[in-house]
Amino acid sequence: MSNYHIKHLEEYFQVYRKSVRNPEAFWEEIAEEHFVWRKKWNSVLDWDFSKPEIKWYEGAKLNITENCIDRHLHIRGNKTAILFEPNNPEEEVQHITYKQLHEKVCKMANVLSEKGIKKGDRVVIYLPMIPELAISLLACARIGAIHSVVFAGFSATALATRINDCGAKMVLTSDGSYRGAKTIDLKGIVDDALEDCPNVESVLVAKRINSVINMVEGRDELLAPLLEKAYGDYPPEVMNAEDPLFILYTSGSTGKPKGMMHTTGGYMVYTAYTFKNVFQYQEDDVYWCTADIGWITGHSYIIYGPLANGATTVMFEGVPSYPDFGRFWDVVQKHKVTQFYTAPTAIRALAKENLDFVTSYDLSSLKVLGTVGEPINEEAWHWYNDHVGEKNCPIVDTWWQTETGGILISPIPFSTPTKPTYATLPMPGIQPVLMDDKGKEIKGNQVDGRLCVKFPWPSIARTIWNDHKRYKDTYFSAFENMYFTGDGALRDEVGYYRITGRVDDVIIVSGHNLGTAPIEDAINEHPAVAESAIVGFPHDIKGNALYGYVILKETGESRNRENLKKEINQMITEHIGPIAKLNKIQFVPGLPKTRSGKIMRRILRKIASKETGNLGDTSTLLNPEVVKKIVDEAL
Ligand code: 6R9
Repeated sequence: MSNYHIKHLEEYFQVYRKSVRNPEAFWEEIAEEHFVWRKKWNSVLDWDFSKPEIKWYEGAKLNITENCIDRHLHIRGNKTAILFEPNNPEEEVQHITYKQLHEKVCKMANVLSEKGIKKGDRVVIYLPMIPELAISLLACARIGAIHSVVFAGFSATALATRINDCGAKMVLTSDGSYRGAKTIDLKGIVDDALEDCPNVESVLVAKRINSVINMVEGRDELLAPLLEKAYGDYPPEVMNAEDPLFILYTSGSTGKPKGMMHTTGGYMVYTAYTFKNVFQYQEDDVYWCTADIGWITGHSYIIYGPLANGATTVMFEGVPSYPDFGRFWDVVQKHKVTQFYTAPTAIRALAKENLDFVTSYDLSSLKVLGTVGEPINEEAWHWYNDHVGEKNCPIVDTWWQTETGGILISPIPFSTPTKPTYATLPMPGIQPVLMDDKGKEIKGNQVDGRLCVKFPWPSIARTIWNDHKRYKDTYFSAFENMYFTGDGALRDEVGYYRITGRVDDVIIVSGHNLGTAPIEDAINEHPAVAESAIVGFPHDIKGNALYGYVILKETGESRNRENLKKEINQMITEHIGPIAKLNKIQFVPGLPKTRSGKIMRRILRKIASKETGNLGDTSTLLNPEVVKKIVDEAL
C-alpha cells in the first residue's frame, strides 16, 4: 500500500484512518520518502491552536526549488516543466524544460541578489501570466526572499496597501499585459502605487507589450538586459522548514486585506501530496490549471505542487473568451491536456455559449476535471461532466482556501464516487468537523453547521503578516481549539461534505473573494455618500454579483443618480479593482440596523435576491420602517 499515491477507494479509507490515528507518523513517512532535505527534522509537529502556534518539520533544512527543479534534472531535464500558452493563439508556444527552468530561475536569482535582495526580504510581484512570473516566484524561493504576488488586475491603491503592509523593497512588474483583445498598462499602475510606497528601492520591468514606458532614474530597470548578463547557476539558499516562503493577501470581512503567511517545508509536502492524488498525475500527463498565479490556486497548483512532482504544467496568459469561446478547448486539444482545473464561474460563462465551441474540438486526452473557488451549482456540474468530460472524466470539486495552502476536501478520482455539488471526503490528514452556533460539535450524518478543522495539516498558514492577533481572532477564536474556515457545510448520509457558502461577510464574485468592508470604505469616500452596505445576490455567471445600498448626504441629493452610480463604481475600481464593481446600486434613506448598530445584512441580502416574501422578524430593528421603503424601491 502506498501512502503517497492512492489508487482505489479501499486504499483511501485505509490511508485516511492511518493518517488520523497517527498524523505525525503519516506525514513523517511522506516527507522522508518523497522529498530532498538538507537536514532532517527534530520533531514532525508542534502545535497549540490556543496561541495559535503551528510548526511542521521543525529543525529540518531544505530549499523548495531544489525539490521543484534540481532533483528532476537528471531524470527529466529535457521534459517540459512549464508550457506557456500566450494570449494570442498565433503567437508561438514556449516549452520550458526543467533544465531551462533551472537556468532561468538561477539567472533571476542572481539578478535579485545583485540588487541587494537577501533571505527574508519581501519582494512584491505584480506580473501578468507570463513565464517571468513563475520564474520570479521560484527565484525568490531560491534565495530565500519572501514573495508576495499581487494579482495584476488590482488597482494602484490595492497594490500600494499590500506593498506597504509587507514592507517590500522591490517590485517586479512588466510594461503591460494582454488580456484578450485589450492591453493593460501595468507599469503606469505601479508608478501610481509607488507614490505612496517610500520603502521600495527598485523596480524591475519585464517587457511584454513593448509599450513606451516611463522609467524612473535610479529606481527602475529593464529585466531582460540584467538576465542576459546574469550567471546561470545559483546554489539554493538552505532554509529552515518554518522559514516563510510567501505572503499572499486575501480579503477579510473587515478592514484591510490579510497577508497570509505560508512557510516552506509543510507547504511543499502538502501541495505536492495533494497534487499527486487529486489529479492522479502520471509522468507523461499535461496538466492545466487556468487560475492566475496571483491567487493561491496558482501558487499551489500551477507552480509548487506540479513542479515538486516533476509535472508539465500549462501556464495560460489569456482569457476563455478570446479569440472566441472555444479557446480553452482549443488549448486542451493542441497540448493534449490530461487534467484540467478551472472555476465554476468560467464553466457557467462557457455553458451559456453555443455548444459548437466545445464539440468542434477533440477533448479525448482529458482524464480528470477539477473545479475550485466557490460552490459549483448542479447545472454547471452536469454541463462540465456531459460536454467537457463526455461522462468519462471524474470531476474533482476541490474545497480549500488561501489560508489552508492546499486542497482539504476533494474526491480522489477513480477512487471516490463523485456526487454533483459535493466536495465529498477529506484528504488524508484532514479532520473536518461541523459546529453549531453554541460551539458544540455536531456529530453524525445528515447534519449541517459551521465548517472547522480540528487538527493541523502541514500547509496551514502560520500567521497573518504583522498581525498575529488578527490571525487568532479570525480563525481560532470562534470555536475552542479549532480552525474555523468561515464556511458553512453539510454532511450527507454517507459522510460526504457539501460546502454551502460563506457564513461571514465575504462575498465570492466570479471566484474572487471580496470583503464587504473594503468596498464600503471605498464608496464612503465619495463626497456625496453618507453610508453604504454591500451584499451579494445570485448571478447566472458570476455566481454572486454585488448589490450596493447607498445613503446619500444631503449635498448629494440633488445630483444626477446615473452619474453618481458611475462615480461610485469608478471609486471602487480605483480602490480595489474592476472585479469589485457593483451590478446594482440602490439609493436608500437608511439601512436596517440592530440596536447595537450592526447592519442587518440578512435582510438586505433577501431584498437583493428578491426574496421579500419572508424577511423574518424586523421588529427588533432600530428602524423597522426603513425596510418597507427599501423593498418598495428595490431594483
Ligand atoms: C482555493 C480558493 C476560499 C473560499 C472558501 C469557500 C470558497 C473554494 C470551493 C469553495 C465551495 C469549493 N470555495 N473552493 N466553495 N466549493 N470547491 O478558492 O481560495 O480564494 O481563499 O477562497 O472559496 O468559501 O472559503 P480562496
